[in-house]
Order: sequence, then structure tokens, then C-alpha cells
Amino acid sequence: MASSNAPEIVMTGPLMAYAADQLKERFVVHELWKAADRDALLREIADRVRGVAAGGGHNRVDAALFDALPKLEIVSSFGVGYDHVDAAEAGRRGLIVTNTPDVLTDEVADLAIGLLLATVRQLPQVDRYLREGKWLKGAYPLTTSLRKRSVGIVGLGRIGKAVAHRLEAFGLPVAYHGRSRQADVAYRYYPSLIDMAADVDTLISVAPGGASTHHIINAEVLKALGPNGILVNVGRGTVVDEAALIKALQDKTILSAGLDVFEDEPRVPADLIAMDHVVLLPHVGSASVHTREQMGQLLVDNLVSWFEGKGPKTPVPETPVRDR
Ligand code: NAP
Ligand code: 8YV
Repeated sequence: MASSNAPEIVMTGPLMAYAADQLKERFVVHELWKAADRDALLREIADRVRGVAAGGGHNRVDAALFDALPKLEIVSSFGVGYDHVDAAEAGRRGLIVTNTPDVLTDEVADLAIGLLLATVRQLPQVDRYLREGKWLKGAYPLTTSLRKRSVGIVGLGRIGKAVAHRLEAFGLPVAYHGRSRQADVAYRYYPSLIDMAADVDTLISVAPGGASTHHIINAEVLKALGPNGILVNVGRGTVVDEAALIKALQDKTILSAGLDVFEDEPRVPADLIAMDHVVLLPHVGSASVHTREQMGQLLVDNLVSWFEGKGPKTPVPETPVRDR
């Protein structure tokens, strides 16, 4: 339990106990989502709250919250993606926003490869086949293969590069699409996503959410990917036009998809759930105890460092660091 003169912060939603308990040791914590009258709580604490701990992607941190908390200095967000935080608006107001990069990179890259293999070799379907006793009546039909595939990565950032590195070990050619060519990699760069989709048969999206990536994987891109095409998405659901993807899967415009992220989580379209030729995961890219604890620790460390006057540890680019 923090002393009564500790800095006051707001938690916008539940966080894992590993992080929440540390916050309560160090700060006076107001749990916004538990308030019977959210606006009344915000009015009561407005002159005292200097920090926000934002957990998960469902509670937006935007101008309305900044207006309600005029003494706010820093938003520490859980996760590397921070599309639930209006970081541009925070930057305009001189507020710091931090996220949790790097500590989850390998975990999410591992999951992306697992999801790719599960999709190509139909691992969940094969498991169901055995459990349903069908092996006793005959072998599972032959599947498609990773052999001879070529992969285009959408968003070759920290996680995208870790995925590419793993794909090299599998002997697969890798290309990438992003807004700019990267000097430190030898993979083929495509300024045009549709051109890349036409040249590969496997797309792996690790791009962030937000306006600039909204629905960039659309009907035209899926058509270019073609009938042997596989889409794996571990970035954000909003990057893919989900309705166009469902149609492309129904019409066999592409072969299959492995999805860890969706447009309206945790709601997943019934049309996707009804399909047996896709693999669907409930946004578990970083969801190991090890990695979630590292992320929780970094969320805490950013707040502690800031309130000790040492600056934020991992500020996002939209919010230039300033002294308190
Ligand atoms: P990062 O290092 O910032 O990489 C993001 C990449 O996306 C960059 O290479 C960037 O390249 C590219 N990009 C940004 N805007 C783009 C646009 N409009 N069009 C095309 N490419 C664009 O981030 P990271 O650490 O690799 O994380 C990537 C994302 O993965 C996160 O933002 C999050 O949404 C997602 N994620 C998901 C899970 C999960 O559980 N499934 C876990 C962690 C992260 P350019 O700047 O050259 O365009
Ligand atoms: C988290 C993620 O599960 O880091 C991200 O961007 O998508 C995941 O690691 C998510 O942010 C927590 O809700």
C-alpha cells in the first residue's frame, strides 16, 4: 500500500496482478473501470492525478480523458501497439506516452511462425480429426506445404524482423512492404503492397493499427495473393478488411488464413468461426507468463522512472521527452 503522499494515478482497465500490485505499492491508484459513476470519480481526483496506466486495447485514452485530468503528465500503456491511445493528441499537449516494445518481440514472432505452420499443415484440424476417432477409419488428407512458399511481411519492424529471421532458418525467401525501404536488411522491398502480394503466396502482417494501416489488406490485395495464398495476421485486425477476407476465403480467392487479431475483438465473425479451413486464435501473441510479466514490469518501470525524475524508459515517437 502506497503512502498517502505518493503520486496519484488512474488505471483505465484491469491489469495483471503482477503489475497492478506493484502500482498499488508505489502509487495511489484509482481504478476507473470499477467506479459506479466514472465522471464523478474523475471530477473528484482531477486536481491530483498525474499518471495513467492503460491496460489492454479496449479502454480508449484520448482527448476526453486528457481534458478530465488537467494535471496529467504521463500515460504508461501495456502492449507495444498503442492504437487505443491518442498519442498525437498527447504529444500536442506535451504529455508523455510509453509502451512496452522489445520485451515481447521474440514471443510474438514465435507465435507467428506457430500460426503459419498450424495454418499450412492444418494442425488444429488434424488434432480434431484424431480426437473425433477418424484416424481409425483412414489417414488425414494430405495438406499444403511450407516448401516452395515465399513470404511477404507487411510491417518489417521489431517483430517483423524477428519473424523474417525465423523464416530464413526455414529456408524461405522473404520480402517486405512498409512505408520506407530499410537500410539494414537485404530482403526485397516493395513500396506497393499489391505488387508484393502478386509476387508471393504467403502474407504475414505485423503492422500496427491506426488510420494509416486501416484496411490496407483489402479485396484487391487478396486477389493478387491468389488461390494458393495464405494470410497470417498477428499485427492488428483493423489492417485487414475482414469482410473482404471472409469473401475471399468463401470464394477460394485465397487458400486459407491464420488470424490472431480481429477488427472488433473479442467478437469474431460467425462466418469465420464456421469455416474449417482457417486457424483462429484469441489474440495470444504475447500471452505467456514470462512475456506478460516483462511487459507489466516495463509499464510499472516507466511510471516509476518518470516520477523519480529520470524520464520515461520507452516513450513512443509522437511524444517527445521533456523534463518535468
Ligand atoms: P514496430 O517496430 O514499430 O514495427 C512496425 C512496422 O510497421 C514498421 O516496420 C513500419 O515500417 C510498419 N508500418 C507502420 N505504418 C505502416 C503503414 N502505414 N504501412 C505499412 N507499414 C507500416 O512495431 P513492433 O514492435 O514490430 O510491433 C508491430 C505491431 O504488432 C504492434 O503495433 C501491434 O499492433 C502488433 N502486436 C501484436 C501482438 C499480438 O499479440 N498479436 C503482440 C505485439 C504486437 P515503416 O515505418 O517503414 O512503414
Ligand atoms: C497485448 C499486443 O496482448 O503488445 C501488443 O500490441 O497486441 C499484445 O501484446 C495487448 O496489447 C494487451 O491487450
